[in-house]
Amino acid sequence: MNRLMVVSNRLPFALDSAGEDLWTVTPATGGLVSAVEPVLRERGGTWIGWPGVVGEIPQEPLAEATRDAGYKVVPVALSETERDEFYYGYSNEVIWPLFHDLQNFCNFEPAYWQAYKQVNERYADAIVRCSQPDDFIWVHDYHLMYVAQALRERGLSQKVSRLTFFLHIPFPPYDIFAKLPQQQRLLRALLQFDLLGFQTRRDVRNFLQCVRRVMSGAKILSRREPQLIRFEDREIRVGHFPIGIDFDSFESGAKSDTVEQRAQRLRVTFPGCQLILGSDRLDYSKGIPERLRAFRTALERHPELRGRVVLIQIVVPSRVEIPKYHEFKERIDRLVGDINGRFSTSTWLPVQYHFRGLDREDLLAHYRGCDIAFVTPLKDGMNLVAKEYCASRIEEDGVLILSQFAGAAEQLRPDALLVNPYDIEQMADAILKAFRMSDAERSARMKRMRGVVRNENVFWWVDSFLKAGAKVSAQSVQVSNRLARGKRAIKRGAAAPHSKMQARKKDW
Ligand code: GDG
Repeated sequence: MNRLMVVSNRLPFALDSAGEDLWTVTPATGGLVSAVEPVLRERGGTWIGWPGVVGEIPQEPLAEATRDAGYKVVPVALSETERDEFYYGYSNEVIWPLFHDLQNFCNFEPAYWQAYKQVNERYADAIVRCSQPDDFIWVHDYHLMYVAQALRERGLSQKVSRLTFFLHIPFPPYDIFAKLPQQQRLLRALLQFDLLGFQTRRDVRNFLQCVRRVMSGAKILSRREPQLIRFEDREIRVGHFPIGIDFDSFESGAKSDTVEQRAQRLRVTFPGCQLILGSDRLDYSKGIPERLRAFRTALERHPELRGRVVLIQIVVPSRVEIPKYHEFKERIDRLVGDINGRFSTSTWLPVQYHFRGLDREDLLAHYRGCDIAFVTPLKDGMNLVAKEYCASRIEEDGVLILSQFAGAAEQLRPDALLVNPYDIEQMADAILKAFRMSDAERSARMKRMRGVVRNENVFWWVDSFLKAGAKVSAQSVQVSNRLARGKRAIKRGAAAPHSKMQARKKDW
């Protein structure tokens, strides 16, 4: 197997200055790290990314933090301005909101694009420095969509056989994407990869629609997946690869004595109540205010729920330096205060709100201890919390209320209670339905969901992506040979390469 090189904006940990020459190392939270770290740890390779400090990277703490990682870590340095304009700016004030269909949250500041390109070039330089021929280069996520273009400008594509990309967040439909000032430049950059992976069929469909509308020189060669696009004498494969979780580690973690005890403690704290869990990074795409409003409506409309349900809402601090995130937190605080002020009694507080991350065992204890998971992002690439909840339900019970706009809905559709996260009343009714659901129905639904999450786990995800990537390289060789033959054929007046390409369509 070729060497695997993972490239992502952040490394799986962050270094923080704790005073002169003192550094702390904090493991990163978030979906990408949860999914990719166990894979690299198991098979080895290289991880290129930013360790979260601006300016010079302290070498000793970095070496200390990565000594037992099981893979090589290559840091990329960012200046304060680059962090502000590339990371907070283009990545998180333009692409993140736009790709989650939240265009009103976008700040299309023109200077951001230059910073985005510049930092992507820095990542490309790091790849050039440490890659070897035949490396499998796997670039992740929306921060680094320009990397392949920068690599091609540096001539690296001659050296590596697989230049691949996976987008963890959704890809928006054309009407939304068209708002992006750099729409054509961004699509051109994405088409410099050999394989483009998305979370769901929906995202593939949206991407192809944008390519069709924006890139007049691109031809979509096949109707079924894996889709094949021809662009400037190259062929690019496009497919959907729903990300999974390390099912066994969640299942065995949930079985541990410590988790069992903590889950038990959680349950006895709220006697006679069904526990509803919400757990998200602080992000406006996760639908937290809408969820709280739905909970409030459920208590208003369905008095039988009063005193018999508790919503445990965990909000993990994230991107708090961005002003929108700060305002957003205040909105959540106010809603929690309002619900508790209106409905609490001397023995019952309807919302338990934690603004902090939990350690892994506590998180598992919450998954095990809560009867209902309430996962209602406005839009989400996948949403791993939904899958982690299922994996941790070792008694095969529990109800999952899931947004129809989470990528996970494509896989868990029949058995999760699907809701529109903008429809407050529908979500309120889903709470009642979950609350009343019989044990037999809970168990039948959860068994099926666990089957899907177990089979389509993170290792299956990596395998299917790497397999598709392996085909890319074979395919690229065939294409370049064919193009070379085609050029000779044209000189001799034989069939044009274009018609040969079309004849191949049915192979896909
Ligand atoms: C992006 C996409 C896609 C949550 N609370 C705590 C905690 N977490 C962990 C969960 C989970 C991760 O954070 C969150 O993953 P999500 O998938 O829900 O969301 P994003 O961070 O937005 O991830 C997303 C994902 O990439 C993967 O492709 O699914 O759509 O947006 O793993 O367990 N972890 C700890 N304490 C907490 O309190 N330790």
